[in-house]
Amino acid sequence: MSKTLPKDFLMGGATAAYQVEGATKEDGKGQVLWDDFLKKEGRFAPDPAADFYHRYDEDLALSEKYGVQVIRVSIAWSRIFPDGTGAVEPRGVAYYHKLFASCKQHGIEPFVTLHHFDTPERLHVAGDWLSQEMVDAFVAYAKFCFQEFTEVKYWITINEPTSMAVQQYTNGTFPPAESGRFDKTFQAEHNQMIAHARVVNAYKSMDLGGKIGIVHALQTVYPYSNSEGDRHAAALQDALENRLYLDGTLAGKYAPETLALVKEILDKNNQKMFKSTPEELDVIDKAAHQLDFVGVNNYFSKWLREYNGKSETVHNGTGAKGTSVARLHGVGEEKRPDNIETTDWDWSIYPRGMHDMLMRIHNDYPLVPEIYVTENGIGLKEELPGNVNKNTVLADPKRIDYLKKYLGAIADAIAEGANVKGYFIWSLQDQFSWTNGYSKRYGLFFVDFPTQKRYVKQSAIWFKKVSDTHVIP
Ligand code: BGP
Repeated sequence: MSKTLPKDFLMGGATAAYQVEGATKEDGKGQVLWDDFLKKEGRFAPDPAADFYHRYDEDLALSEKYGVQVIRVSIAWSRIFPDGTGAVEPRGVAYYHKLFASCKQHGIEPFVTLHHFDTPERLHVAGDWLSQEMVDAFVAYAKFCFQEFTEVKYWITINEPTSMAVQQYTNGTFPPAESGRFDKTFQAEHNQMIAHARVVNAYKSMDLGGKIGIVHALQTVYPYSNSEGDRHAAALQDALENRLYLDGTLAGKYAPETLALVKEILDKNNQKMFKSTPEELDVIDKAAHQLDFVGVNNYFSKWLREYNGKSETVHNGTGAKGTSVARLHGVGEEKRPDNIETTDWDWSIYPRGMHDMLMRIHNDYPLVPEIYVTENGIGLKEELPGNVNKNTVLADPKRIDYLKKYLGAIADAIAEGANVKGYFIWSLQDQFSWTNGYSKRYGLFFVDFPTQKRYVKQSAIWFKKVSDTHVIP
């Protein structure tokens, strides 16, 4: 029998400013941490992305047609404050008002993220999330947005604090590309939690009538075997990637067991524990009691086994299947059981992990009233066949199969009591990927990047059916 979703369950599409807008040098936009970094790497450029800066109305019209009821967009901080602080750029402000007006015209509710991996360059150089200046500047920018964009009813403070910090300081795939610095990773994460909490508390005191949440990258971590060593490695990896942030943002306090795991990772790497003050912990506690929702980004799960060697990571950024390596000293080694299917980018396809994460939030973090799945989807190598016309529909059966399984897992979690209110596919249209460029396509709508023409994929038709009927066919 087909699984069903609640009648008020929202079906949405997700984007992020730097990944869709393009136009990185237009209308006074300031530089961000990625601009020079990508240029130096020379693999791919953030322009044109999906040219959403000029084509948002076309994408919103497609969204309306294919049952997309809500959309995740982010504000590029550096379009509003090119330097991160200081003078406001009115053309940036005007752009977002136009975007939100277009959403309204198409009957689509925007969920607006304030920081999606795109720190303004000047603040990045000043230390990014490791610096107090960044935290203060973020709070000021957020307050400006709340006052300015009163048409927005759903705000997200920060997208994936953990993956930002882990990729900046543990794996070295995000600028400034440092590796093995767990101390910086945890400090940057703690600082993001303070920034998030201060923004939540400010928003609530402004009484604007909307809702505010945070989005986390959350992947369930399982032990590779039942051995004590493997179970402990899974617990350490979970502390690094999930538990500290779930505790900080959803419970309002770090559990002593969580802190012990974090300290163990740091001790084993001869690094110091992150600094926090009692005042900061009060701020975090207050915010957790006022948070309206948590966003869960879940694509894959992990399996960990005991590992005592040196840290070694290889990022599969090209879709060469089987090339990724993840072994962290003081944590463990990622090792999937053989029967687990993966994508070309080595991401496991494991819907049960989505279910287990939603149930964990439901059971262990009861303070948070609502859950949204704010990102989920599959990256595929897709090409435009010859002889296409504007009515061509592109076949993407693997995506439909993936969505069916993951939405099914969400339906199961809802049936077991998890208050999941909506789902945003990553991604609405094909877009630019931070470390994979343009060849990893996730969209409901195919973007031919050289011409910027859009083509509908079969998954969009399937998506509309789910959105209209709430039945997962
Ligand atoms: C999430 C990010 C998105 C997006 C997505 C897919 O972590 O929030 O911005 O990029 O992952 O990841 P990738 O582009 O690496 O395939």
